[in-house]
Amino acid sequence: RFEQVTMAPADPILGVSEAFKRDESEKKLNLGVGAYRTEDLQPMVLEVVKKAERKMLESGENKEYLPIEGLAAFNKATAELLLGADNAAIKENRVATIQGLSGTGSLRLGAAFIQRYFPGTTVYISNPTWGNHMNIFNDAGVPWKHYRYFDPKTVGLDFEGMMADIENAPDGSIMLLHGCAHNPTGVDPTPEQWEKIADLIEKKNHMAFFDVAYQGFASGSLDQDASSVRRFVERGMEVLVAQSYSKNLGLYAERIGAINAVVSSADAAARVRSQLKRIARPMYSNPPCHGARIVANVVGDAKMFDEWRAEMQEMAGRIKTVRQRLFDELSSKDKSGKDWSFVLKQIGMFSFTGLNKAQSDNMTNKWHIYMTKDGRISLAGLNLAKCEYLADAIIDSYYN
Ligand code: PLP
Ligand code: TYF
Repeated sequence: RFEQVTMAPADPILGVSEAFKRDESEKKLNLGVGAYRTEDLQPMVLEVVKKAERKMLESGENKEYLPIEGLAAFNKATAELLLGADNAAIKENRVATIQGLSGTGSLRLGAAFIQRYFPGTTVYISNPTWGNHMNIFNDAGVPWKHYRYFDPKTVGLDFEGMMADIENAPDGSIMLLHGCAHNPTGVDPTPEQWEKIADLIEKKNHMAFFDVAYQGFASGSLDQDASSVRRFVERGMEVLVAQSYSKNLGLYAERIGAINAVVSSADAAARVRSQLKRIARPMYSNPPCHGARIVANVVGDAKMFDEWRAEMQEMAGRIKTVRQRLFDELSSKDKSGKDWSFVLKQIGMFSFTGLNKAQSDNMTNKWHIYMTKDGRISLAGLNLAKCEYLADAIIDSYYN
């Protein structure tokens, strides 16, 4: 029976952390997973999270089951953080929000919903994208294809290619869009390009499915980072949006996020909510409460919200500082005249270095620097002290 089971391959991102743990070199550096580290390269729990947890402990909250759709105060807070508290769609009760198991679980609920209610519809995913996107839609039984996104020649957005692929997709397709801080490229459309993308999606009767995993990490402003989603909603377009609090509140292991369906009537929202619950019930019955209460406390309290913003800006600021230092080191060490300014232009947690698989292997095998094989490095796992070493490794790998 079980003898016939074959070994599954290691996950391309989490497998990197496992290989890092096995490396005994003192020089080793883990730039694989997108998880924030302090300047001492230690994991960090936000002060505002600890404060919320103390408050929760003091008020003696119990461990009773949450409803299938999750904590009401969380669902309210998360939709308001996404769309803005005074958004018309919220006021008109046109938003169906269900607490999910972080970004991944929320995407998976959205994918299951698509499989059930829009069967046969193809989801278009950027090339490249976060590796798990493909797994999620595969496992949900949803057909997917790529749309062009990144142009290695300009190290920027292939806007023409992207628009052509959206245009050529059959009417009524679904476009998976990264709300901000595209993973792995760090390249986002400009506001003008977003407007054109929205025009075309509307014209083609497509639907946008936003993945918002880095709200607050792109521009430093929570509102501005949600502007792509809000633009679609303000135009009256229906959207699905998955949210994650892994990165912006550092709640990785709490598995807290949400799936939101912004639809055209309160009546449809109630029906969509009921069906999302029906999908969640046989999968995991109801979601965990701890992270939901933290988010509800922080987002729902003006003072704690400000403290969160300050801590998030500190995280984003540290990443910008190492980004700048890495650029400076690369520029001063590389005598070939190559333009490394793309490192500065990219936003969010990552830098997409342009290193190919063989070069990425050299980074790991020779320099003990762990990264994904697509050439992505997580700047959230880098500190100032290691920038020079990293620049040496990148230049060695690039030119040899
Ligand atoms: N979507 C993108 C683009 C991501 O980069 C990530 C995490 O790295 C996620 C979703 C989901 O992460 P989580 O399930 O921890 O919220
Ligand atoms: O670094 C990234 O892109 C993420 C990290 O369950 C991650 O893939 C790791 C585990 C997980 C979700 C995301």
